[in-house]
Amino acid sequence: MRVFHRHSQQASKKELALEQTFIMVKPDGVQRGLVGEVISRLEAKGFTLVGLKLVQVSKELAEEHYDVHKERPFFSSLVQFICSSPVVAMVWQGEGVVASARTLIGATNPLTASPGTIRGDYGVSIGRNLIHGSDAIETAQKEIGLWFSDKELASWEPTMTPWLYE
Ligand code: DAT
Ligand code: MG
Repeated sequence: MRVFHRHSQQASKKELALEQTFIMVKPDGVQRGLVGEVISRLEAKGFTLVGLKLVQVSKELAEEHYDVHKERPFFSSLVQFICSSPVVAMVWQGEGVVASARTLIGATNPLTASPGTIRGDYGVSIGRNLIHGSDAIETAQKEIGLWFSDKELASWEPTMTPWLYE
């Protein structure tokens, strides 16, 4: 089970529904030295890093990851791009992290993505939009299973949790 609920021992505390999402800094983000910036933004927001690795992506993995787009005209160039240089694959956890990470990432086309979002602040082209984030809880579960084994994911609770959640 990738999405789970943490039941607090104290009855006074609210129950947290901790989701997980798959985030990938694409080859352009790694080449441009933006890995730290992406991690900083997700950390500062209050999400928890539970998996992290640098991956030279195979064609098979890229095709599987973007399977939903296989009929689109940009599919082969997208797969080629994802395999062209290493990516940083991550799993982040927190309440509402799937939708919130998408908000922090911004619209697919960086030219129209809002300032303050990662794509809005750092990109100019849809084919070089720096970062991937799962678009729904079910997609996130599928993508996490595709990119990470159970052993590669840490189960931990940051000591600052009471300062992030009521
Ligand atoms: P997102 O990454 O915001 O979820 P998506 O799932 O629609 O966007 O597309 C996946 C990736 O494919 C996207 O990040 C960049 C690329 N892509 C999408 N639309 C494109 C287009 N019209 N031309 C070139 N690349 C495109
Ligand atoms: Mg998508």
